Amino acid sequence: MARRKKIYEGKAKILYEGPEPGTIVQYFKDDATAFNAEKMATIEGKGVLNNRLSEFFMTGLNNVGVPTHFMRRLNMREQLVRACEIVPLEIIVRNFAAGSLSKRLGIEEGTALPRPIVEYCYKDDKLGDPLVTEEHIAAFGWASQQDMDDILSLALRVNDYLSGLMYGVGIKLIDFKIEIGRVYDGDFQRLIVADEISPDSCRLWDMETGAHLDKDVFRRDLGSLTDAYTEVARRLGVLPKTNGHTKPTLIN
Ligand code: AIR
Ligand code: ASP
Repeated sequence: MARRKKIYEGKAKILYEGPEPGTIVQYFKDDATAFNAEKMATIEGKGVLNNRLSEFFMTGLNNVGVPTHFMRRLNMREQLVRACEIVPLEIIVRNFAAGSLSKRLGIEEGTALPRPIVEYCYKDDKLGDPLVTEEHIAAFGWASQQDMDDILSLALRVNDYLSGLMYGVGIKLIDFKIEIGRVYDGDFQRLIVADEISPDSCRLWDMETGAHLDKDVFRRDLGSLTDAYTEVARRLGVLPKTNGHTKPTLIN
């Protein structure tokens, strides 16, 4: 069998050419990085969990009419997605202060924000994904005004969907990051949610205990990342409700 073509390797994923034109296979690695890859580790099982969780969130979004690149899961670590041109921005939506916002503005982590705040970062690892304004985005032509209107509306719809979903399982959606892709349908272009949605790209706090169930567990050395992600998956019903140590069962 011919080797498939690797298109791109990022910090947590590898993209391969898909089986049909216009498709891509997204492979989830077990690698975790933080602080622009200054901190790195391999966390067994993370890729499998993120593949499943991203499938779950993206399928839900597709079903409520928020378009995403997700087509179908292929196996434990891979999913088939629609090829798109990634807009070079990280779109961050915040409901509660945390992370870089808390640091920048001196607001205590966990403080409820008066309304969701949307921020844009320019996607460039060498520069450490700097925060930019719509002025920079327009001036450097990273996205048009129409794109920015569509991106804002997509980001807020994703926020409503994810916040409600998480609330239902006792988790507060503090903030998250999405990426947006451009696809062409004939002469028209559309924007869709791309990349991944997982505990790597969200901040998720247990509503009762405040425990972190996201990548901050790794960034801040708070314990087992796999346990935290497994807890999210278990609450959402993405994983069977066993603790993973399944014994052979007799079926009569
Ligand atoms: N994020 C930003 N870049 C990469 C990721 N994963 C996510 C973080 C957090 C949100 O964006 O995981 O959920 C805001 O991050 P920060 O560091 O700006 O506070
Ligand atoms: N994933 C990014 C990095 O490596 C940022 C982060 O999630 O902290 O550096």
